[in-house]
Amino acid sequence: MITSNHNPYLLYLVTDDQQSLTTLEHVVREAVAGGVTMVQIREKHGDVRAFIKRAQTVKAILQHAYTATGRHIPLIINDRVDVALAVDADGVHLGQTDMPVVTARQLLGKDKLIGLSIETEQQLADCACLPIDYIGLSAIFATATKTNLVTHWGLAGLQRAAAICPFPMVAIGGINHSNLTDVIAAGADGIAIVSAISHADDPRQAAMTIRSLLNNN
Ligand code: TZP
Ligand code: MG
Repeated sequence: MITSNHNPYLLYLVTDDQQSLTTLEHVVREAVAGGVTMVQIREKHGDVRAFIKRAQTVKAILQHAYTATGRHIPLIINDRVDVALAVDADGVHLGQTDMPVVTARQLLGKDKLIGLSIETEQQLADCACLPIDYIGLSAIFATATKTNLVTHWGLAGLQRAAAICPFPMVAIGGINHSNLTDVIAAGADGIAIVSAISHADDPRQAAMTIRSLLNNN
């Protein structure tokens, strides 16, 4: 899915489900202005109606927002293929216990993006034949945002995974300004971030600073 020199996975904002709809809107608007290239709505606590409402709200923002080079910023739905279909999102991000990616592909068709979380070496070895567009390598470092983590890949694990991963690979978990250049140097195609952008006093500035570090890498 990486065409010409555009990399949609470079700076991937994953939203914080603890934030109100108003804060979510603010964070997404500002993060987009600061240079994020993709947005995932991640909901773990609300009901499906709230999930759809939040996804529709973010979709409306992204429909009128473009990257600096004029690209659409894809909207990805975490966990739920039904929500992705309901809002006509650009894709889904699935975990190992969500709907199987083969079923998701049947429902979504060939044009939607499907990402899969990879948490073990075995899952990495097994993903090569799956109908997915990218993987999320979870988790690189410990993080307060998600504590039920199976693996901490660390930089060495990330480097091993990058060497064999057949898909674009997005690194997630504990990534911030101070470690992202190491993460990219270890072979990630992009970084997915919750708190370093969503919890920043100025999400636009946070995204801009991260983009400048990524661009210079
Ligand atoms: N999956 C693995 S770690 C994580 C998710 C959703 C949370 C990442 O959040 P943060 O705040 O960027 O560490
Ligand atoms: Mg999931």
